[in-house]
Amino acid sequence: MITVLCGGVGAAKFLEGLTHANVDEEIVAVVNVGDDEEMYGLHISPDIDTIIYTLADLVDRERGWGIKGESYQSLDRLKELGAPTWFTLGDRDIGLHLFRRHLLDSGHTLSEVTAQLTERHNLPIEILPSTNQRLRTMILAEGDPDELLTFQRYFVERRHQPTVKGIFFTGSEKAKPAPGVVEAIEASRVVIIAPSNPLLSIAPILSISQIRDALEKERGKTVAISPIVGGRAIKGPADRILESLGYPISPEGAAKVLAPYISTMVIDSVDFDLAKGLEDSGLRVVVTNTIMDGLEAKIDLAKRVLSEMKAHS
Ligand code: FO1
Repeated sequence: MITVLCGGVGAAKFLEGLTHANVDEEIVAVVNVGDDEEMYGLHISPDIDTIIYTLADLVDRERGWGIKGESYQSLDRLKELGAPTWFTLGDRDIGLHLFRRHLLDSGHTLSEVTAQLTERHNLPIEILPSTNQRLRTMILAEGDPDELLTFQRYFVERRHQPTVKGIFFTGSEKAKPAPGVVEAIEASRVVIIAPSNPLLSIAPILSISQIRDALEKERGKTVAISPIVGGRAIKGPADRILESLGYPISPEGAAKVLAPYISTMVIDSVDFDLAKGLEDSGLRVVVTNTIMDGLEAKIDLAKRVLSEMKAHS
């Protein structure tokens, strides 16, 4: 078994490579739910949906999220009615959200809904929300006065422009891992932390104490892929957030967040000169191409990560 801790777009691309890498082991994705948002009575789980749409080859590859070739008639109607439309939900995406709402209202958990969606899309992996409880990433955004925003309000409505002064995970004290999460971490031959934003996408998973404890114990078999390449985030605001919270904008910044849970770090070839410093801090370092700009590159990265972890198991 292989477990992958996941945010959205970067993780989805990595999973695409992994599912095409002829792995004959079960693959379990444990996915961030801190980005989830309720809107118009719908429960939006962007990271879960990004993974489903990507693996089902439905995703809008330009944006990395949502469905390709979408129409927006429902959103246009909302606009006509004077309702807020800062969050772009396409018509087909809304269909999925009605299905999720219906199942949640019928008493199913987010795990059960996700399992149904995984099955309906014929996906070759198991997708587990990190928790079925309400856990939300809240952003303390600099302003006059400072504001506490839900993740999507910060990310989409404010276009991740405000300086981030703090990140909080409400509900994390009470949140229990979803069924199967700890078991997957324990049973896996290797645990992979996908190239996702360490502070926004991985930290909410780590904020659940039982997941954190399981990962600390399994540190020896856990590898993280740096989402910071050449001093910049591959996508999104990870670089600016690392900086505003006092971390180096480099794989070292990601390592500072993830070090208690990993033994190995994968960094991009352009950052080869950082390997020594990371090794001196006690990590094993793999230097390779981490830019997933096509299916071959995604498969190569997945294979390289697995072969490195096999060689040292
Ligand atoms: N990202 C945007 O930048 N703008 C949007 O309007 C938007 C809508 C949206 C709807 C459904 C969904 O599953 C994802 C959506 N995203 C949107 C992406 C999402 O906000 C982020 O990619 C993740 O939360 C960050 O990992």
